Parts: sequence; C-alpha cells; structure tokens
Amino acid sequence: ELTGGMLFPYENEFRQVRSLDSIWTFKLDDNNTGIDEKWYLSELVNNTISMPVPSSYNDITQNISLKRHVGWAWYERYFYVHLSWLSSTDRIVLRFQAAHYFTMVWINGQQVMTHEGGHLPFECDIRPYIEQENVPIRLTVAVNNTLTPTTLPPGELTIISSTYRLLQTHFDFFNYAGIDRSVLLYTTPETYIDDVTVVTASINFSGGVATSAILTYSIVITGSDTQKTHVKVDLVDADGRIVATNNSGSMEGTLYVENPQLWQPCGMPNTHLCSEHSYLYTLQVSLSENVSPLIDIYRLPHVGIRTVTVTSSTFLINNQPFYFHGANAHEDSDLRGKGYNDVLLVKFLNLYQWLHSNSFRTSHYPYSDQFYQIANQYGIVIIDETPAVGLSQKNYFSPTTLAHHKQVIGEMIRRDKNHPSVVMWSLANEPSSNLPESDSYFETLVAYTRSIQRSSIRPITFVSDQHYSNEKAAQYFDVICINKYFSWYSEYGRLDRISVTLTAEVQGWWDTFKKPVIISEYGADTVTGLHADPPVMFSEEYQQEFLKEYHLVFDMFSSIKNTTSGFLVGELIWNAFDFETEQGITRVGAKNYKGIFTRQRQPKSAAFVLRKRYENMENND
Ligand code: BDP
Repeated sequence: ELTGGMLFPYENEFRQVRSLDSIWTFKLDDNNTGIDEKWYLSELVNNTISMPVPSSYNDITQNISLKRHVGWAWYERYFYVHLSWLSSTDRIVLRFQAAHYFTMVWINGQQVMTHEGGHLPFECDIRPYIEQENVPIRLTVAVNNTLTPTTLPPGELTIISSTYRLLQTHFDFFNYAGIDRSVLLYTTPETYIDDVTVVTASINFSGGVATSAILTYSIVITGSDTQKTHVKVDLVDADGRIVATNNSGSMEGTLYVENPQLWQPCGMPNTHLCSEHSYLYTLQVSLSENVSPLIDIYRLPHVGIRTVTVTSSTFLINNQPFYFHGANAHEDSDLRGKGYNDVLLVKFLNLYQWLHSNSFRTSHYPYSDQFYQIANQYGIVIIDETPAVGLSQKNYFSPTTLAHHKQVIGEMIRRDKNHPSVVMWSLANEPSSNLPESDSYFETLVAYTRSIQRSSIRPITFVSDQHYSNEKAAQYFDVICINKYFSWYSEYGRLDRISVTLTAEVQGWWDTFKKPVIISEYGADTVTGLHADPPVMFSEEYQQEFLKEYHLVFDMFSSIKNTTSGFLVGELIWNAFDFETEQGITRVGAKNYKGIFTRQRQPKSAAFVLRKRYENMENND
C-alpha cells in the first residue's frame, strides 16, 4: 500500500508553487552508457541540444535516431531557490506530473528519487539535498522508455545491432517519451496536510429534489508535529459561503449538507448549460496547533456531490440513468507527441462541447490532471483507465506484473479519487482475457481495487476484445466494456453485415454476464478528403455509413431508449483524433486514421453525424 498523498499543488497563503517548465538541456544516450559513466556527476557536455519541457522529445528534431530511440535520454537544468524558502523550515518539493517511462532524478549529483511508470506524478522533498544557498542547483533527469514484459504497458526489446534496438509492443500508439508533463517546485509547511479524501456517502431525495447529503472525509497529516495538530474542515459553496463545518479536530469525519447543489453530468434532462449544473464546492482543510494558530491550509477546489451506482442493466448518476456518449482520445498531437499543452486541452473541451459529448475514457493511461479538472468544471464524465494496454501474452500475467499493476492502480486512485468527473475505474484495455491465467489475475486485481477505494465508491470495469464465450475476466467486474470492429478488422468492406454481427455479439454479452455493457470502441480509419459512393473503406462516406449502422444496433439495446429490456449503457467511438503510430503496412504516414477529427483537430464528415446524434440524445433523454 502507498504511503502519503499526491495532492495537486495549489498555491495559497501557506504554500508556493513555481514551475520549472522551460527549455532544458538534453542529451541522447545513444549507447545507453550514461548511468555507468555517471553523467549525473557533472554538467552534461558534448552533443547536447535544447529540449522543451513539457514535451515528448521524439518529434522535436530532424534526427531519426531521436524519433525512434529506445533507452535512456538525459535532461538537465539549473535553478535557484528563493532565500525566503531556504530561511524557513518549509519542505521544498520537486514534483514531476509525469515522465515516460522509468525516471531517475539527481540534485547536484545526488540521487533523490526514481519512478517507474509513465503517466502518474512523483515527488520528493529536496531540502535535504540543497547544501549552499548562493549556488545554482543542478537538476539532472534520466528517462528510459524501454518497455519489458513486466512494465505497463508491456513490451519486448530485441537488440539487433548497436544502432537497431527493436521494441515490440501490443498497442498501436507511438511510444512517445521524455518529460511530457510539467515539472514543479512547491513548498508546504514542515508539518502539513498530506492527503485529503472526500466521498459523497449519501444523498436524500424528495420528489426528485436533493434535500440533504452526507459527505465523509479523511485527512492525513505528516511531519514532526502530528500529535499536536487539530484539523477543521469547511465545505465552501461557489459563492464563498461555508455550508458545512466539522471542527471536531479528528482526521475522519462527516459533513452534513442541507439542500445540496449536485454535480450533474452534462446532457442530463434539461441541463443545457452544462457548467451551471456540474456544481462544485471547495473543501477547505485548516490545520492548526491545538486550536490556533494556523499552520497549513489545503483547498480542494472540485468537490462534487454526486453518487454513482450500477444495477444489472443501468448506470446511475444521482439515481438517474446515465448513457455514456462521446469519443475516446489519446494525449497526442503534432510536434509535442504526448506532451501536455493548455491549448490542446481547451480545444479538446470545445470540440467535446460542439459534439455534445458527455464522457470519455482515458484510453489507454491516466491523462494529465488538467483533463480531469476541466471535466469536473464542465460536467464531462470520465472512465479512468490504467496503462495496462496490450497484456496479450501468457507470460505477462506474472506475479511481478500483478504487483506493478496494483501499484499503478494505487497511484491512479490516490491521484484521481476526489474528481467528481471520474465515475468508474478501468483496469485494462484488451488483455487476453480468454487465457486461463487472466482469471485469477483479474480476480485478485478487482478485489484489490475494491479494498483500496474503501467504501467502494466507484464501479470497476475493464475493456475486452474477446468473444463472450471465451471471456474469463468479465465475471469479476461491475460493468463490461467491449471493443468491436465488425466490418473493419473482420468482414471488411461489408457494411451490410454490421446489423447481423454486432447484434448477435451485444446480445451474447448480456445473455452470458447479465451486466451493463458499454461499447468502448468502434470505428473506421478515414483519410480526410477521400470520397467514394458507394462507400469504400478509408473514405469519409464509409466512416459515416459505418457509424450509422452501429448506431441502429446500439439503439435496439440502449438502456435509456428501452427502459425495460435495454442494458447498453454507453457508446464511445474510436477515436476523437487521428494519432501517431509506429510505421506499418496498415498505417499510412504512421497514423491511425480512425479520428472523427484530424490530428490538427478539424472535423471529418463523420463528426457531423455524431454531433447530430448526440444533440438528439441530449434533447430526448
Ligand atoms: C483497438 C485498440 C486501440 C487501437 C484500435 C485500432 O484498443 O488502441 O488503436 O484497436 O486498431 O483494438 O484502431
């Protein structure tokens, strides 16, 4: 089990945040000798180049060796710490929002931390490593993107020659690498609020209106003074009014809220202005020595009062049936690769609103924090997925992978547990869940996930691409997600077959498992501007007709359209945007073209088909 929290660093009267994002020095470790040669002991020299942080490094230069590098790459920058930080007793925390995949960090040549896994934050207090106040501090970071049978995602490296290292994976998106999210420095008091967990325990409804709600919270305080501390918890509404307080001082408590404003997903009946209906409170945690004076404050800004429950055939948010509709995505764009960027995030939001989408799945790894924050604000619902994509070989279901998988689930829940937008955890995408090895593997993993999220506040799913008759893992999950590509990867070109093949498949999942089903991927590669009537594969017309045929089947099973017999609780198209892949004979220009928008975020014809469908759903629901 993990110790310590991973609260998002917000600035306030007790805490300062400073970004280390900028152009860093970068050096490719062509022969992977940097660790042995102890490059971290002095400034990086020879063949260094400039590298923006955050960004993937792969597409920044004209160098093909950098594009396809497998192994270590080095980053370095210098910084000063302000005297006021040094003269206090505050912790000085160095935080990476993420780096891909294995990271080692040194301060002035001393190793301060390592982290395995490409998509979740890691941090440590660097104060003990800062020796002198009047010299710049050298920060050295080595990042290795090699995947192995025990990493998530897994991969296999074959060394063909010193210049030809072939990394084989069982996923199609490009294995972008580097420091792809922000690097921050922030302070906290020496004794500080380390973790906050808040859960909507119950909501009372009377005639469909919420009359009261109970929230439970737990707080973790860390530092030398933890015996003496007292915690006060206030729930503050959007107008700054305190609507509930618990001043018992204890680390666990409840808050009773009268006439609560609920966090509602967008697209619910009569909720056309989404952001007005996804109401957010702030949880203000104040830490003091006995009753005064204050020594730390943490304000958790996105507390949504909402419940999530599933029955055998419905997915309920605040006791109302919810139907997921939207597009899956990747963190992927021109030049930056997987690198986080505010412009892309806000464009993503605007495209989602233009489409009338109400949800997405973080295929196939936890996204940058900002995606969840914006989803909280605008009422977009998220299925939060681990990086366990491509667990397709028997030997991947090993005890070592299982241990790492638990670690990653723990880190993901620790980071994302307080987001109202996150309504479900997805533990894997397309594992070989037909293999006998997968059975106990997922049984263990689901039990573990339930145990660490305490009161089982969110349902758990995974994504299967198996045939229901061979499926071994689905029995353990609350909701079943399935990816289906009829008339694309099988019987390709035959749009007329979709109604037959898809109908039989969806019905089969329900008959076998009697659990709610989501079509978590379906789609067709489409080259913008390629036209054909009658439709042929890769044309815009094929993508449009393909979607329409799928939608006819979805409507037959939808839990919203068929309140007594329906069990389909969602449809998520693959993919929102065209994205980068490895080169291959099915990947023109090294792209997956299943986007309804291009990689530059412009709509293909199919985007208008979806937009009309989603708009109608919103109005009729
Ligand atoms: C599915 C995978 C997804 C791929 C997609 C495709 O889940 O990551 O991109 O196929 O091939 O199997 O387009």
